[in-house]
Amino acid sequence: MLKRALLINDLSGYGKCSLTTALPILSAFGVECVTVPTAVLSSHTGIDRFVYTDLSERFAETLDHYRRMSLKFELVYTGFFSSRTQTDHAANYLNHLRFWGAKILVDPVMGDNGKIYATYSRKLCDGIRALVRGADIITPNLTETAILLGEPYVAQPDRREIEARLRKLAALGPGTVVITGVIAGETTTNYIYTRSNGIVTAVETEYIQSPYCGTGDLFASVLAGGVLAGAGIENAVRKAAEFVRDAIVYSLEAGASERDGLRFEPLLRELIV
Ligand code: PXL
Repeated sequence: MLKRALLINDLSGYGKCSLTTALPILSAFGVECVTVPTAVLSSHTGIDRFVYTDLSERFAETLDHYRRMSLKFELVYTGFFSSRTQTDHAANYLNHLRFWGAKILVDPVMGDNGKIYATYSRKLCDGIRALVRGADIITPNLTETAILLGEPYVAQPDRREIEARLRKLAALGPGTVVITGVIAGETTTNYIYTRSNGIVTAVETEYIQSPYCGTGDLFASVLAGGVLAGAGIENAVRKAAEFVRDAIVYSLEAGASERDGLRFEPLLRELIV
């Protein structure tokens, strides 16, 4: 049966992230995607002099249109937002969709490497935290973990610190928390916490240094596809981590520049189910 997902994220024309990642990945999984762009950009905000069009003005109307059509979704996946207005309206609609059976995956896109993204404000981050409260699965990196908890950023937390933060994130609301991209020595670890059984699972892959933006978006997209395909969370996280690693290796070998971003297209056939 065809599965349908709602993707709320930005459309960055150049640079491979957000919707230009989520759409091909989920299509490879055989998922029908309905999109609500939160902004249109010439490129992601990591590239100098990006041109940004905030699409907040008709965001609520767009969601209302879908609500009036009674569209059903198996999954909602949210990423980058432009404004608090958007997160407030999204929170309301997601609540409604969740009641009707949608799984809610919130990737709380806010920053990386201890820094908040250029277009984000404290008020917007508070809006993202509200979305997290109504999510089933969240995928923060360490920067986003710190912002969500109002705690200092720690680049190299030990296992005890990670477990404490996983539990505090789950206490905000989501049943499954995945803290992504924790680098230690030769490995990258994604930590999974499932509130129902209190178990922490560490999924390790080898660490490959990456100059590319959008690895978090690629991870969340493959995770969304895996979850929709019925994989358990641990298998879905492993598949996502391995795909990100493979995409970094391939992009480096293919000579994709930092600006070009990840080149994963030739690897999409790995995902076709
Ligand atoms: O990959 C996260 C992301 C998404 N969308 C936009 C971004 C970034 C990271 O820089 O700039 C527009």
